[in-house]
Amino acid sequence: MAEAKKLDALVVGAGFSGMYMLIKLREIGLSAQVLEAGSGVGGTWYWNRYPGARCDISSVEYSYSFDPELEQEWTWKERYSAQPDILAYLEHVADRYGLMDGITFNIRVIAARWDKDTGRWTVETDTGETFDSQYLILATGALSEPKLPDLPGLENFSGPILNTARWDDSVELTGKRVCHFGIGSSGIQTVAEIGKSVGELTVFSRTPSFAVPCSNPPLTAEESAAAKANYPAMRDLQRHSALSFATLPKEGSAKECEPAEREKRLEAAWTQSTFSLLLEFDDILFDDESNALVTEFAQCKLAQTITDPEKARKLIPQDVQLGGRRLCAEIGFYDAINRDNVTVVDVREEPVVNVTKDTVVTDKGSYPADVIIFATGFDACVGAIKAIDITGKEGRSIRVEWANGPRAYLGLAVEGFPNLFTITGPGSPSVLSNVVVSIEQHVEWISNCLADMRARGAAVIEAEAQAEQAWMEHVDEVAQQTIFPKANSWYMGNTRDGKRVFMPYVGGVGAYRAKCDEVAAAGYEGFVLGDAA
Ligand code: FAD
Ligand code: N01
Repeated sequence: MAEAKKLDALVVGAGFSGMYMLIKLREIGLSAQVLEAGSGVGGTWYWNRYPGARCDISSVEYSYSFDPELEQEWTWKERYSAQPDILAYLEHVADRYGLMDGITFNIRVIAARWDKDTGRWTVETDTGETFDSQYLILATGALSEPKLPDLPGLENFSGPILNTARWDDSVELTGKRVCHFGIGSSGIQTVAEIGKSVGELTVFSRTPSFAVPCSNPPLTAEESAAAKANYPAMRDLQRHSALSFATLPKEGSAKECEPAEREKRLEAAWTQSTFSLLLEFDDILFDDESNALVTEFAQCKLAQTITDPEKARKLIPQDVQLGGRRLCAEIGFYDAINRDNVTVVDVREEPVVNVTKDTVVTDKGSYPADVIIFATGFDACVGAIKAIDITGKEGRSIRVEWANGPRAYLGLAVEGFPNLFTITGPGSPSVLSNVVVSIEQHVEWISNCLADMRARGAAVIEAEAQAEQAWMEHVDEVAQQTIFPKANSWYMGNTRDGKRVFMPYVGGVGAYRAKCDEVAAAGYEGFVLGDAA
């Protein structure tokens, strides 16, 4: 067996997180390498190539901020860029900062083991190559491990089966009979696009999402110039706001607003941007009564949009508060739903009982299919980490320990797993923020920490159990003050004994940043720093 390659830092994943991490590790003079399962950079934007895939936070905001020159030289074509444009941007970043020679592609990390005697990680991969690294940094993505439903009889289906997160564009959909499962952000975008050209489309929904209409005009030269001039101010707002958007929630309560005025404001917010409805009053995510008023407004808008009352009954969320599940943006989704060749099936009232070679069979009907599409989501926040067999101190396994609910100090480090860092880990704002803003903050915190450790002569860092526990209690406490934990959403993780754990930190991106900075300034409070062995 070839000798393990020795490194200061091994990074897993080459999306927004892993690429920036490599830049920062090189800056502080560490030998570093990135391992990536895909054959190119981009992470989310490499894998999710389904028709209609695009971001729903404006690209000017959903982009790196670490280099003003990069901001000035890159011009976004649209407000919400399509997947190929975001991927082209990330490929440009990889070239511009000379990252490609630091990334190995088509290699999957399958196991990592901490050796207390050497104070290093031994990392195994599916190619048989092994690595021996002082630090292990998981930039594996909070939404990168797809979940597929286990439909009875699926193995008998004779046509192509597509998954939005692993799209195969050689499969022809034009004129075909398509059965599509899942109506979250991915499904909504896919249906909007394929609905234009497929023959017959059956949309199987389980828990429908609220989707707000989004216009996506090309950015004019004037708009681009204005955005470029405004970058410093906008980034400052993002970094210190609650959700890392440059648009802050408007002060005031929805329930205290005079009804006609509230209706007028919500009407104006409805088409402004993906999250403008939620930002129109600052208590929508905190106060049930205010939320109910805005939820009802959205339900009425959707009832006016979906022309067939049966389809509307199945697709308008009734049992969930607006914002409790990820709000979606739609460009043509309900237009597709309104077509005569589109059927909607609610699997809660009509479960799938069998799949034959060319039909999806429910307990009430049969739906012919040439192609099946799954847009059924991800094992969010923890899936990609648990997919690696990680063994820490005293043989402790992250898979086993997280079966009782994920835990991490600041979402950055896990007690029992020294010199391991997670970017956008559970307990960080991550998926409840503009994720790139959170990624940059995590990466900068980690690289500053590693540079500080070198300066202090420390070789090992580990989160303390008590600090981690207190942080996870705080994560839960702030979540309980909001509407989020009341929804059945992928923000919740499961425990072995059936409890549900709210995973992202919703105390505010700005507050979180301040807390991380305080921890570092206090000499890494809540961490133990030491020598190897
Ligand atoms: P990822 O981009 O997921 O990259 C992780 C990489 O790690 C992947 O390439 C994966 O192959 C690799 N990897 C994982 N495990 C292993 C392993 N064991 N071995 C080797 N490689 C491994 N966020 C927003 O804020 N705004 C948006 O508009 C938005 N749109 C989105 C649209 C889609 C379709 C999806 C799925 C997510 C979207 N997100 C959005 C969230 C998005 O995931 C993040 O914004 C961001 O791209 C995450 O970057 P990352 O580098 O942390 O993770
Ligand atoms: O996944 P999801 P996604 N039969 O989990 C349903 C980001 N993103 O890939 O909830 C029928 O939201 C499932 O129902 P349930 C964004 O953060 C952003 O769409 O399990 N349906 C759910 O409704 C987003 O939130 C963009 O009951 C089944 C749906 O499938 C996150 O990624 C674009 C089913 C999955 O929705 C995940 O989004 C794309 C079954 N057997 C993604 N099994 C932007 O536009 C599951 N479902 C920015």
